[in-house]
Amino acid sequence: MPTITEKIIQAHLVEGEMKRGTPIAIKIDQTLTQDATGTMAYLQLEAMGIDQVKTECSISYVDHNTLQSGFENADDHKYLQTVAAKHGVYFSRPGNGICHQVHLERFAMPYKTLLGSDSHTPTAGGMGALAMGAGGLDVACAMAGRAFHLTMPYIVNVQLTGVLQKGVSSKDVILKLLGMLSVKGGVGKVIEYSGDGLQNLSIPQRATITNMGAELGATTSIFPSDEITKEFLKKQGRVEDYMPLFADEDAIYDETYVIDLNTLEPMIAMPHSPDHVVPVSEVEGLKVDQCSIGSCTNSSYMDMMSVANILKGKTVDENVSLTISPGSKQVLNMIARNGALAEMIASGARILESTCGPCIGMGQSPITNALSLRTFNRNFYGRSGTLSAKVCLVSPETAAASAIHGYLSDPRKEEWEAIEEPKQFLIDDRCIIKPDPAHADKVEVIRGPNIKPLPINTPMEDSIQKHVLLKVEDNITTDHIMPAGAKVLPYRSNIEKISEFVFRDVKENFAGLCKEKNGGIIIAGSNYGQGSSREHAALAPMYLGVKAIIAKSFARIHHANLINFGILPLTFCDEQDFDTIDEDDILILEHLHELAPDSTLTISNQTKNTTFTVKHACSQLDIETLLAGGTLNLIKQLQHKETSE
Ligand code: MIC
Ligand code: SF4
Repeated sequence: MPTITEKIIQAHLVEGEMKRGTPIAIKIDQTLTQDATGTMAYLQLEAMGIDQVKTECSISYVDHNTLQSGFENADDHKYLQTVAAKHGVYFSRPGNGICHQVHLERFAMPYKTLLGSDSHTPTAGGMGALAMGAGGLDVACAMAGRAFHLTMPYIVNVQLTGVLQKGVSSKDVILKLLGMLSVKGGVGKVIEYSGDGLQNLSIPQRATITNMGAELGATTSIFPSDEITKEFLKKQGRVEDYMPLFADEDAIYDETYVIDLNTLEPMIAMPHSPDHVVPVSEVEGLKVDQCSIGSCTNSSYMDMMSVANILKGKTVDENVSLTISPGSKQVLNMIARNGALAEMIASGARILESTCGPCIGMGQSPITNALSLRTFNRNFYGRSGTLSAKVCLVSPETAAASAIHGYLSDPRKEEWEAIEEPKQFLIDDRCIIKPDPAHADKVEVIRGPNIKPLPINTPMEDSIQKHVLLKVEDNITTDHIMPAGAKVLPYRSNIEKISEFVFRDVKENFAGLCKEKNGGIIIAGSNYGQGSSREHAALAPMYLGVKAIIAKSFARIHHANLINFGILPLTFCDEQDFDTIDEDDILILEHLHELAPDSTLTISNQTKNTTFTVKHACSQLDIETLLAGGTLNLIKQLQHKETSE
């Protein structure tokens, strides 16, 4: 009867029952962090006083910010390397590749649970792992051996039938699904794939699909572990990590969808949301200024080979800037050795490091008003670094074909040599530093001056009287709340400094307003906090004195991050009340110490002389966390209790 998700959860369950929609806690086998969220996660791990991590395997990747345009960035890398060695964490050096691509190649295993401080951690679901994104603090807790708390998800089955045509890729499958279900369609759900179409989908192709399940808002996405998984692991020299994993024939799903691969066309997500999807054929011919190929969604060996073969013997249009970031050292090394890289270079492509690069706005901002085609997973407003740019999401094949022609092109019309999966991947782990627990006590953790101590919240007051600082509409992303890019990322370890950028592109001088009003409350529409897992989108507003967010609904990871840092996430009982509140209104919240699971709260709007009711989705543990002023305070209280007993 069980689904794949239930089989893995059952084997890892430490609290609760597998009743969909109810709180559960599971044991975490593996964790991953990346540099932009990792510094905070390890500062938090240190604050918990943990000696060696308690997971089966934890890895710290450096892939987001490798520009080193100032000492801050290089200092972060040194801190990450030394703190990893101190606490028994593997360290993947800058240049070794994008965390999700390297994890898939070298560490991901079917049937394991993986928690990562990056929202695209579900990439490893392509391998049959239950892999979820979370805030850095939750990942630090998992490294410290604490269970991960989540809501038992609803389980959706997507059946893939048939075979993809040449020129249509797995990116088009997930874009199609995004068009069908929207960026809210997966909230509270796991997407499980099945069907005869899986026989022709390689592990990296499956991983492209699970990667972008994050854009559906899903808890995670997962494929069965089958002979193709075994073959991939064998070629990665780790067949012993294989185990078969399938849903039972009579598994019960909450929803079922079917996608016919035979008839699927190349798809494109138009600005500024990954679910604004139409077939390429409908908008073919648009003039293109930039094409960027890479990111954790589309930077595998096979993706690179398709691109190289499309570019072979051709020249990139003179009005297009084409950048290519191979996903890992393994991929880069393989295409360097087989000549594909030379074809790319010859065509006029600009080869970037194996990092996130333009995907997180680290360079390659397109020209004013540009149309930029990217093989990435997010086209949120402003993320490219050029506010006037129109960013669209496409497959590597569509991007390569369009780069040659200078306009949006359907890759099914191109002629290129079909590619075979390699017989063996090139295995060279010299850029992954294995921890040596025997010598951990000799390691000195090096902290540069940009690495500032963690700000800690104060316990929650029983009543709050504050101004509405900001009112925003639906689908506000964590990129809106806490922008990234080359100017901001260097301050991920310096909350005081990074907090100056909160809501930079949404409301001028938001940080100044917070200071002037001594903190306050934010009013939001539905799906508030979608996108990135960056806990800075909670931590920095907390630092600025934001006490509560009242929204129509929240995205999962951000909801958890708000609780972790002691910001109250409330939702309207009647969504029409959203319309009655304006910026600068004064709201009064009382009896907060009496909050209980399922309780409601009446809020007075002093300015309008009205009241409205709100609810929350917090468990008893969440409420205790909020009252303590966040998870770190709660852990300290518990540790204090344990030592005084
Ligand atoms: C992203 O794609 O937005 C990021 C950058 O990878 C984030 C993490 C971060 O902000 O550091 C994510 O997806 O969680
Ligand atoms: Fe990096 Fe982009 Fe993937 Fe985020 S989505 S992990 S920034 S490549």
